[in-house]
Amino acid sequence: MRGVKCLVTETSVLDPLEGIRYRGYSLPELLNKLPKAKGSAQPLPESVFWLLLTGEIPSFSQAEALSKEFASRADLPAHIVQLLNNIPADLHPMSQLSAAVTAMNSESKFAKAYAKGLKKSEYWRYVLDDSIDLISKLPVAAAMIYRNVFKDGKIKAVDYSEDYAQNFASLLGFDDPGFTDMLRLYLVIHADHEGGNVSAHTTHLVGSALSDPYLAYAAGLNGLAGPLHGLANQQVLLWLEKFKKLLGDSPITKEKVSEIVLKLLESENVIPGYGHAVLRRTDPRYLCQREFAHKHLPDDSNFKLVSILYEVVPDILERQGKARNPWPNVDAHSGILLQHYGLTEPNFYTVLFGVSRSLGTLASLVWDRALGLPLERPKSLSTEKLKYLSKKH
Ligand code: CMX
Repeated sequence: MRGVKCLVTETSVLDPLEGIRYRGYSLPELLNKLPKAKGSAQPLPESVFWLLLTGEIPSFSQAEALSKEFASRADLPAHIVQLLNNIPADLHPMSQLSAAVTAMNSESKFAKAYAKGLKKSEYWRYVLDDSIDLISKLPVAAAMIYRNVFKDGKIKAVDYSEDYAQNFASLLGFDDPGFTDMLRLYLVIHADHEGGNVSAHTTHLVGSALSDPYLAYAAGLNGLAGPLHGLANQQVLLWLEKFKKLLGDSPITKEKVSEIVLKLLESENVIPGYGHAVLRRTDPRYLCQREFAHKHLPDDSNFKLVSILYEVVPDILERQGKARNPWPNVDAHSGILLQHYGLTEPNFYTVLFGVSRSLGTLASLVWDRALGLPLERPKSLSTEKLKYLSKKH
């Protein structure tokens, strides 16, 4: 399906060379123009939802009103708390999140209104209401999973006067303002990547059956949980660990790095964090994180390692001659920022991606229903039928 233009997505467009634009704005433009959190240089992720939904950059007070709206809807239904407290702790955090989001459809206002009889022109209002509810609840569900699996299972209450990322950081148990700023950047840059990627497309597809936003986004999360998509951020960390083991005490030279990368390439299918189905240059989301690291953690050993890999890996992939894009994507950098600030559990990383990606996919889902887009149902053929048709012509 690469290159087949068959989807309408209002929220963002991905250019192979320039990268993602949210409603026409590049990421560097957005980091500059979006309203910032109080006392911070990083934008409020809630302002991204506003922009993706309306096409307009909100003022600070509009973004602040949205922060309050999200905080006021954050409570989880009792049965979700029970579910997350009883789910096996060794179930992957993404499966836990997906299960919780699926079960949250008990709360769907769209499903309830649809069951009673709802005019098609009204669908979007209920999808919007559900989407705001779901975005509000995701950080609490994600933090519960984190605290249950990796910490003491205790979680703080949501503070109604705080913004989305600040609340998320403190629910996770982090009080370092540096972590919160990094999380703001993370939530902004992972929010949307036009309509054809697996998580966005799946959410759109399942939503086209008029499954409610909880069911549609849970399906998107299951796609995000794949190693070629969002799970790559976890895989990168595991790959870096293997790399470090092979490096041992040797000094990091380009020659040594190259030798280890080639060795790992023999045993692994891919170098996680490199390549992309659409991009043909370094992902601007990677570059934003690199700039952040240069500013806030220039001496971090993982940052130094990732930087030298950036100098070595593209040449290796180019020489191998398979990958159409040898450059790093967003996932090559995110894990080492999280490691730096103490979130050291790689198999939680895709859950953070899952919280962020809701901002774009759910804004799109609202537009799908507002535009009255139909059920998605492409035609398929059997191999036998294809052979018959190719002989006939
Ligand atoms: N390392 C080694 N080989 C790679 C590679 C990589 N990073 N990226 C692509 N290739 C290989 C592919 O496996 C494929 O080989 P085969 O023909 O033997 O199957 C060949 O190059 C052609 O691939 P492509 O057309 O360039 O890439 P696709 O559009 O099929 O896939 C992607 C894109 C991202 C899945 C792929 O580059 C990849 O697997 N990268 C590593 C995983 C990763 O970082 N995923 C995250 C992407 C961003 C995100 O969604 O979060």
